[in-house]
Amino acid sequence: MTCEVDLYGHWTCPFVHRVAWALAERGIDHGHVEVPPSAVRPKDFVLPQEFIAHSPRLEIPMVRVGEEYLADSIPVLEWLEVVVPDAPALLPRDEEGAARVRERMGRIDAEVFTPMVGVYYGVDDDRIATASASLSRALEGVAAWLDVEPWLAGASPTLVDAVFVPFLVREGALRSLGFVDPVPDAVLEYAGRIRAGRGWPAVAWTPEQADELVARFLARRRKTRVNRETRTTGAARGASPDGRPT
Ligand SMILES: N[C@@H](CCC(=O)N[C@@H](CS)C(=O)NCC(=O)O)C(=O)O
Repeated sequence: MTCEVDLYGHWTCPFVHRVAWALAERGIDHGHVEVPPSAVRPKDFVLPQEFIAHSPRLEIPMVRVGEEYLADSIPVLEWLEVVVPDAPALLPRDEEGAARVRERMGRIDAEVFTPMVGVYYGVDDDRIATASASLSRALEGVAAWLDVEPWLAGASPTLVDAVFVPFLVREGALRSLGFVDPVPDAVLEYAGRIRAGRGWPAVAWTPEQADELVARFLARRRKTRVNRETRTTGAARGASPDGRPT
């Protein structure tokens, strides 16, 4: 390896986990620069100047390779394939294989990440249940890929696996937050392959980290419910019988 690489991120962020997993899976040595997302950032935390300069939305993950920087997980994953070419590749070199990887990364983003975030941030029980059902349907789709090949886009790991891995890190936490359906067997077996690989230790949560995350989201849920109730009772108290404010 000729370049120096740094990952700017935080253990709570699923998008950071995509990049952390790919770097470890490819055996790319790198530094870690701690940048907590705003929801968990200490008040006195000072954002690194280079992060302000090079992450246009002030989002993690951001990666530095030599003098260059890039933010946004999927573009970063692809960029690392180009700028660190001497490590094992996760993007197929042939056009057809690369196109399939790109299409599946987009599907994981839309079909797995969207309901995953829906379960995390859900407040109403029916919305959480809807997100849980969508996540379950998406996992059936993933299982259908795994019925054909051992990895999400072929006979060996690719960037699609990097994009999906945050779900496996968070599965237990998602259960505590309202994800109810069982994970298909094909996905469970695949999870075993991921956990045996060299990328996993770079992303796996400790039980304490999982508990911390769940407690944070449950507290957020409770607070939003209480705020809504207070608003509703306040409005009811201040309303005339025909519903207009008094
Ligand atoms: N599309 C981006 C999304 C990254 C993202 O949303 N990161 C969150 C943390 S998980 C963030 O940095 N949000 C800004 C903040 O919290 O200040 C990607 O794929 O990298």
